[in-house]
Amino acid sequence: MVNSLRTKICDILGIDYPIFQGGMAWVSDEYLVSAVSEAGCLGIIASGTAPGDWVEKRIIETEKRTDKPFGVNVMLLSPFVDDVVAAILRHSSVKVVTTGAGNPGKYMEKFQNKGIKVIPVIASVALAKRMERTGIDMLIAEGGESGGHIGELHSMPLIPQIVDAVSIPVIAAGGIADGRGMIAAMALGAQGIQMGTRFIASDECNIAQSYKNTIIDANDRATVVTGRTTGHPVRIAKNKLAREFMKLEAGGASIEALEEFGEGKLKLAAQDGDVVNGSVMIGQCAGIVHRIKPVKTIVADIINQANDTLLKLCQFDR
Ligand code: TUI
Repeated sequence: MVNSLRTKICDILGIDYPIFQGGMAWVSDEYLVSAVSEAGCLGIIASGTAPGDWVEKRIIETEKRTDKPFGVNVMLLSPFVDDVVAAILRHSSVKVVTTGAGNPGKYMEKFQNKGIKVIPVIASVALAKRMERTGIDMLIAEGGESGGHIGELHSMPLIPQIVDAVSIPVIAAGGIADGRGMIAAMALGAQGIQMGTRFIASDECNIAQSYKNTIIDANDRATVVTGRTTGHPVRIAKNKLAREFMKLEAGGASIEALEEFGEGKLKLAAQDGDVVNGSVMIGQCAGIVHRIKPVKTIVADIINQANDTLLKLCQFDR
């Protein structure tokens, strides 16, 4: 396989391809993470709101399955965030920490002392600039095409604005599921990409088949953004839960009532397989994901398509 897509972040992180697997709560465990890292990309364990000892178990199980670099995503709103950070610091195998839903400034010194690269996910220029001042290594700019909790901007305008605002490498997330998207993100100045939805639809992803099938069956309008009235927009598949949530929002339900309604619904979908009453967090790119494949095939297909796309762009008789 031609590897003209290597960027500096591959050398910094010790990976073959500049591709991260998004840390997705209730989804990214040792099975998906080790498969992605073994395929030459960066697998990332999701901590979500899980306790520190649960996250530590995932780290230990990943260590057993791969010698390659992998990361852990720290959800900074988690009530167990201090325990999760402590668990990470006990394992020298964790080379990368990505963070979501906040500023990791408080933990920077601890991570840096262990040589861990810190890569926050952000969705605005102001946050990118503020985070860069704390000494982070790279940034993941996440567009609103993503599944789950999202910001206001979409990838096409977000990525170049973040790239222009900071001097550290930027990884693009949101709306990318194939080689065309990878090249588009890199044309906007990204040094790499992060994908969630594409990796959920893999053989190795250890969640309910019905959740994966929701991605395979999705068309361009299969997702919807709920929670705008709470100030915490979340992109999910348009199902019974989404319709009920939107009805509650339209009826002026309080933030507390909406939060209570949403409680436990991601686990219900991902682990219990209830994709009718559960929250199926998938990105808009689900519409271009047509097959569940082994992780190695997903990566090979993306790299091949990215290389083909580059060649096509250089031809004048298109
Ligand atoms: O984190 C995400 N997406 C997610 S997390 C999730 S599961 C979950 N979420 C909440 C509670 C329990 C479980 C589903 N989807 N994306 C990363 C992301 N982080 N996007 C944007 C941000 C972000 C937001 C605010 C980063 C920093 C930030 O800082 C606020 C501040 O003022 O410091």
